[in-house]
Amino acid sequence: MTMKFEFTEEQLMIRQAARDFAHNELLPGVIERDEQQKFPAEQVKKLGKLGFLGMMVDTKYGGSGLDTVSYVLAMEEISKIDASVAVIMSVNNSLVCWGVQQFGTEEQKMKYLVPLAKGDVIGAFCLSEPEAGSDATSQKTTAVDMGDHYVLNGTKNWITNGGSASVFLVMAQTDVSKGHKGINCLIVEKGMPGFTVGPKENKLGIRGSDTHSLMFSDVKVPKANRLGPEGFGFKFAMQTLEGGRIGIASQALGIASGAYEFSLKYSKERKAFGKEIMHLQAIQFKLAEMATQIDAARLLCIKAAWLKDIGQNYSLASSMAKLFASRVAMEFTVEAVQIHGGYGYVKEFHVERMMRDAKITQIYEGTSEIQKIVISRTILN
Ligand code: COS
Repeated sequence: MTMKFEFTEEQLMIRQAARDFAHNELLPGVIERDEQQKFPAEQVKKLGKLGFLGMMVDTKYGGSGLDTVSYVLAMEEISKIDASVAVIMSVNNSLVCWGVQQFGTEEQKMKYLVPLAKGDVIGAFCLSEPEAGSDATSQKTTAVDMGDHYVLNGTKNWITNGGSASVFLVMAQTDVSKGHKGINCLIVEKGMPGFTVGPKENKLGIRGSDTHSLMFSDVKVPKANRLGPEGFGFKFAMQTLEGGRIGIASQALGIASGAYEFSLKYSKERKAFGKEIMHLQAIQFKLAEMATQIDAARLLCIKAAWLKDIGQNYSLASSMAKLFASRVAMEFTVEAVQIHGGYGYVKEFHVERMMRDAKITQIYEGTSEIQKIVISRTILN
């Protein structure tokens, strides 16, 4: 039997639709949104209407019912143009929708997943705290069990979609004596009394995305809003992040391939020493290196997605994809600026934004160092 090494008609169609959307709807205004830190509300609404915010959600819950490979292809196309929109899309799809679809009750799915999958509302995933990022078991946010509800207190940090989301998946410690087995994940709604959103962070990159701290002060959350069984919150977060890392790896891939495409175009237009710079070996070698490493990153992303789609363990593959793709994004967006020379250092040519956007892919949803912990634990097991 031969191994099939091609995309399906449907996957190619999804990629084309994402590419068209990115060029028609995201490219105009991307520089201004970055400069002004403007949340792309209108663009996100349209993304939802096209089914890109609940891509892997079952159609019976308002999703598109697509596979993870299609999601990677779409994420790459969106990220090539606007990595801010891509992270909004990634968090909604692979952290929030997937988490609720996988572990939610039927009631939770009808109430929360349906509007999230349709893009009527967006969601946020709230694990990080001022003193718990990589060390995620050290949750200081508490959810005290009061019988029919929990009382939530604490602070979450760096929350993507923090100011725009309506549904928040919040990890909190219920029984500190049980360590990570005492952590729960609660579905918190915007507007619940005692829940406030802190000021927007002024970031280096992905400036169109909306990052906030969140404060919970005696927020009453019904027991019916706990995701999964008592004490499942940490495992919920870890399992959900495995898929989230495929999304961020694809975002990194898209940032790198977007910078590559801008560089390719520029090198065919820009003249130096009497000819287009693509004829200079210094430029050719940079482009050759970029094309090779980006393809390797793409293959790792697709492999992780494919393993997830066929129901196999994808923890190792998603960490490898994220580690590698984020490094490629960082290295080659710097190279893209170099190819553009002085033009690369100004905003109109896009690549300086991509260089700033790339950095976060080595940090969020598990730093590169965390990915190496996951990878080394698995290969040494
Ligand atoms: N799926 C399911 N369960 C998992 C898991 C996974 N991928 N990874 C860990 N667990 C479980 C372990 O099996 C263990 O459970 P048991 O005690 O029942 O065996 C529990 O979780 C704790 O795991 P471990 O002892 O390995 O915890 P550590 O404190 O050593 O931390 C790392 C493990 C570092 C891998 C984890 O804390 C991590 O991923 N941190 C980064 C978090 C992150 O991505 N933060 C970014 C915030 S989102 S932007």
